[in-house]
Amino acid sequence: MEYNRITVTSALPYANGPLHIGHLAGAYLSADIYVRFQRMMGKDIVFICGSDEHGAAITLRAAKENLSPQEIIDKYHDLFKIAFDKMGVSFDIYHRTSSELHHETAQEFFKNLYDNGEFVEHESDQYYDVEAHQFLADRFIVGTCPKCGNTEAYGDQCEKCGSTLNPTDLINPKSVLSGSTPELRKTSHWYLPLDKYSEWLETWISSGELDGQVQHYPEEWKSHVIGQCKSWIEGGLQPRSMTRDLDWGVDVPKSIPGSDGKKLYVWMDAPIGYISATKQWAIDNGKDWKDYWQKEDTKLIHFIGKDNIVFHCIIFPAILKAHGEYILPYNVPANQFMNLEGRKISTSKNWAVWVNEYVEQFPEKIDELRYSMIKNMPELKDSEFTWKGYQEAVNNELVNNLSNFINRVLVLNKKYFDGIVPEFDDSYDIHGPEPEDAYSYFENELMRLHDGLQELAEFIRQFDFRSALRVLMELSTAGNQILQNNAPWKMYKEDEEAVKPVINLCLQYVAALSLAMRPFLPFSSDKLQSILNLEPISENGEWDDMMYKLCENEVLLSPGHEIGESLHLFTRIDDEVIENQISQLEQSQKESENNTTNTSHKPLKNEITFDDFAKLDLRTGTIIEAEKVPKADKLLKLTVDLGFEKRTVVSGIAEHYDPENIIGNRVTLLANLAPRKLRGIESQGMILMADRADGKLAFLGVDTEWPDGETIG
Ligand code: B3M
Ligand code: ZN
Repeated sequence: MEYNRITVTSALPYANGPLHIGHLAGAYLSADIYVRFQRMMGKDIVFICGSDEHGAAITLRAAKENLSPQEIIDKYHDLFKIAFDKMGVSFDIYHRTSSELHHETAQEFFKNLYDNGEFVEHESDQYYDVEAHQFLADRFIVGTCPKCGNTEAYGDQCEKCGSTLNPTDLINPKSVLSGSTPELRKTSHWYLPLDKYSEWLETWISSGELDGQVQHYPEEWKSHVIGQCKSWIEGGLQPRSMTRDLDWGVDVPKSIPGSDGKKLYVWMDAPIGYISATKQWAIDNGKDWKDYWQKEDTKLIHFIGKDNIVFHCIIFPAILKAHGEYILPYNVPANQFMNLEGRKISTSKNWAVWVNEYVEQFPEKIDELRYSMIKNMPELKDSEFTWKGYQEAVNNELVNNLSNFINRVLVLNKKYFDGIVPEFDDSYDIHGPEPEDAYSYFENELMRLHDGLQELAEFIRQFDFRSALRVLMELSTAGNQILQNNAPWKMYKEDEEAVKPVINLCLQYVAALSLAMRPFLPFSSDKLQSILNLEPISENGEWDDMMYKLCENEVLLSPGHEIGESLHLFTRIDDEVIENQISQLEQSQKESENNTTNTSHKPLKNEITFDDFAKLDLRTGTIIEAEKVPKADKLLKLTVDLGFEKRTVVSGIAEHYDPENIIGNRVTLLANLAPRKLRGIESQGMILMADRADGKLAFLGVDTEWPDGETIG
């Protein structure tokens, strides 16, 4: 089958929290490399994304931030747009599922399946929050996990022991919304009978065939993707409810009886978001969206993270096939996860590099982040980002290799030939591998460049972006070697003519690198194009042109072409910058720990001066007598020995200590507190106690060796 179009989607991020580098490494950078490359191959391709603005995740976040769902999605949608744009992720459209066009599209889709009789309606018992007047989605119920006793398990999963749960499994379930105990009520939903599709899904995934036609090539799919799909299918697919009782989301079409209060399940609505985004893009660009979703000669490719595999390889294809007019994905090159400094990235624990913060802090170092992330892309297994690794990648590879090579060539060309690409006599040999056949040394080198680029392109086509990036750097190394082996700075004095083919060849390398860098390092490619005095790359067939020229032994930069001033494309990153980032990361993680685990700590009081503090007269002492104050449940009357005098102190600790048990206890006494009468007894000071958040009290121990009456300060 000849393919004439490519539709590329990146997972729609939930608009319920900011983007971190793990997101970028999962579904966005990989897609961006692929798309930029295909555009440069002259392919008809559309790159689709947008915000996923429905589902319980949004409502929960809204409750947490004390904002409305609309305010939450607006906030994160805007942040996402900035983050993607600044990172150079070149979507053709970044849409949103709250748009009217999306609601219409998703409803039409649902109605179509309903009318085709694809759904099975089924009644079940579900938890209902009587105070909040609503049914509770899984994530809105917490309770005790029946397996491990974790008291904060969710209705669908216990995050402590990893068990998959049903809300009714929870012991002592509570509504997240009101805190009340929910009751079971009957509710009816529409289910997609995945169990009935199991057979064709299995055939389609493992052989690539659908209704006897080849649809994709399983050997091109990543094995962890196929593996996950097979294990879902082997585990037995269950009918899956495509609707929810929620008040935020896409309404089930009103024309369907029983639709009141029902919303589309977010995993039904979100992937249709790819389609509605394509519709909007088509309207804006005078295209027909159907070509990109319904024509057999279109490749549909979903870039996602591994947690979304089942939705893109089983559920969405089932939905598309049930509709009947759509193509199924050609490939789903899911990535695994990227960890950070040895730990899982976590939004709630604030263990992340936030994209919006990075682009603000390092607006001139976008390609540096792209580079180090692509180098570590979790393509086949989980990977790790470290700031040290980032620094090494930039300093050792981008600066020492790529940037250095380009700069050396341009500086030498300026010095010897005034920045003009030199003409040369082809009979001069260049030091390098022996040419094959009738090629000259120069032609042979161009061929090697061509083959390297070909290899790079092949890796991109196979979604092996790490290898593609490696080849890019190998090309730069090869260029560096040409310079090194021919040492034009030595040759120049003896024979200027012999230098010309070397510099010319190195300039061809630089021009090729400028194009080849583009999918990975778009901002630096722009810079280099302008230094080379070449047209900005519009990503419209340039790669194809370059390969054609090199095949024909034509140069990319013609003799006589004038090149602008060189500059370093990349600069070294100092240790200090890296240390700062690491300590920032640890700092913000600690802060979040304090905020979450110790929320019960009382806030700090207002600042006081040293003089304020110096007014306190604190003394060591010993309780020598203790008795209950009659008719006062909370009070004990104590006698505290200060060594030089004895004090009577009335203390509110009777509920915590029996008088007989504290005689002999060492204490800290605020000795200059103005006396005051409590229940008729004059209290001459105050014993300091540690007052725990749970209401418990403890004496502040004084080292027993110490005599009474010593000052504390
Ligand atoms: N919003 C899940 C996620 O961010 C989801 C992807 C939707 S893709 C249609 O992991
Ligand atoms: Zn558990």
